[in-house]
Amino acid sequence: MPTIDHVTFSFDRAALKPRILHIGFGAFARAHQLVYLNEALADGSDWGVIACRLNSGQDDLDALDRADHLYHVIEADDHGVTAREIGAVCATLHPKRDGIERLLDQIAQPDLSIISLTITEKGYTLRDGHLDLEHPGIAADLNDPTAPATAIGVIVAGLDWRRKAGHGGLTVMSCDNLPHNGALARTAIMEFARLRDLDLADWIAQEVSFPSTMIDRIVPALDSDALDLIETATGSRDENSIVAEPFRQWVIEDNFAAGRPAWEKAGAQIVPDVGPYEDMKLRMLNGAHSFLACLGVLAGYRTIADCMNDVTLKQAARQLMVDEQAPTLQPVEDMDLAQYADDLIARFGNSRLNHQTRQIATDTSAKLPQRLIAPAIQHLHQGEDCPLTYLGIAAWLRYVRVTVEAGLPLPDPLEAELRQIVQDADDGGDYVMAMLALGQVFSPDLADYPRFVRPLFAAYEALSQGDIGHAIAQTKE
Ligand code: CS2
Repeated sequence: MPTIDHVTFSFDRAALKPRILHIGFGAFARAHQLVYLNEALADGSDWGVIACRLNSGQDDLDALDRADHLYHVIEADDHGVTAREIGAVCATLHPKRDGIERLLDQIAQPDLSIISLTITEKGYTLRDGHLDLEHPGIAADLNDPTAPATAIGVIVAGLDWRRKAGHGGLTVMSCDNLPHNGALARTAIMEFARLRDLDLADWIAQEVSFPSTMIDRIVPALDSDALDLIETATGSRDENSIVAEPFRQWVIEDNFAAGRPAWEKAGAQIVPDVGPYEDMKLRMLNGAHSFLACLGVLAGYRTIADCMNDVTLKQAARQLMVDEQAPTLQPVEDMDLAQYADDLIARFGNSRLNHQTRQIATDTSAKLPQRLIAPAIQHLHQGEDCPLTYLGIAAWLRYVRVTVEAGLPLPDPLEAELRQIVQDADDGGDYVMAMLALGQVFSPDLADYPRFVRPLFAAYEALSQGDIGHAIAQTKE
């Protein structure tokens, strides 16, 4: 039995006001933003959170209500376990349970200062850097903006209510794994607003700020092992609680239209430009994660920790980070990237986390562009090789093919298109070229570059023929 440290909070919950609306309140938000806020509230401020989900998740919010919004974050690794009690949630909101008007009215309340988002990459409904007007949810919300269902439609409608109520603006804070996530949120919201009402769009441009943030903590989905640990740590098999790694990092652009909690008191870094931190984390951590997830599934490894027990794969992941990702990055203050890579490898090896390769492989079509394809393009333009980056991209192509052929679920926003390609294209060159034609993932002209296509195809062939050790060995030839 591990030693368990217990950390409770001492702020007055009754004094909290609903000042942050968090859309996409799932495992990650519980274990990341809420931990920072919980600690920052020691200063006696009144920043309470309304936990909101838009689609699934109503049962989770009901369960949180029944628990008076109290839960624990269990931070665990091979050195020990800390159970933190979290009390910063003051209400929950789900439009399907409470009605869309309640949600829009909440955004219009003068106390509300921040809408924070963990809606995943696909939640921004962007394509080629613009709002995807063909996205069925966006098309429906533009058709009837008074009953929106997408995050973007909801935020614009709520801001419309707020403007009409005569209140000032607020901050929309993206906490998703996208480069320049604040600017992307702004693009999606402004383009939607312009199509609705130009006066509203002008008001948003003047009154609403969109800081970027870099967020980091490994938080696997809750499973029975996690529930066992939660029970050991808290005495209750509480499904509101969550297990995460001890490490956490949050870098926030200082750009808030209506104030913010003093997150820096809980260790957040408040900086003028988050860009270099975002790229570093997205390419080195998330890039290596997608690389390991797709290769790991192909090798039959269930978790990232299992991947770390394969010395060849572990070395390849470190080499990807140090030799191929780090050289594409701008310098980051006080960061030694080789040390960062070593720390990531140690975090990936945390045997208390059941971080499943298939969970990370979810939605890879929306993740790969910023994690592996952008760095590959950078190397291509500089005339440099990046064989492990190609192997990671090829591993996704292979993962899609074998998953579809095995009749397994393929959770991905492009699921239908991907299944169609596997069905229509013969395996090998035809298939790789058909995948390269997916405009949402690969930039349109990439297929014209033999220096991109050849190594990608060679990596795909190697993965099709042999085991992943063989494919990794081939990258060294
Ligand atoms: C992972 C991330 O599922 C994924 O795509 O790469 O959730 C990762 O665990 C976090 O970004 C770590 O901060």
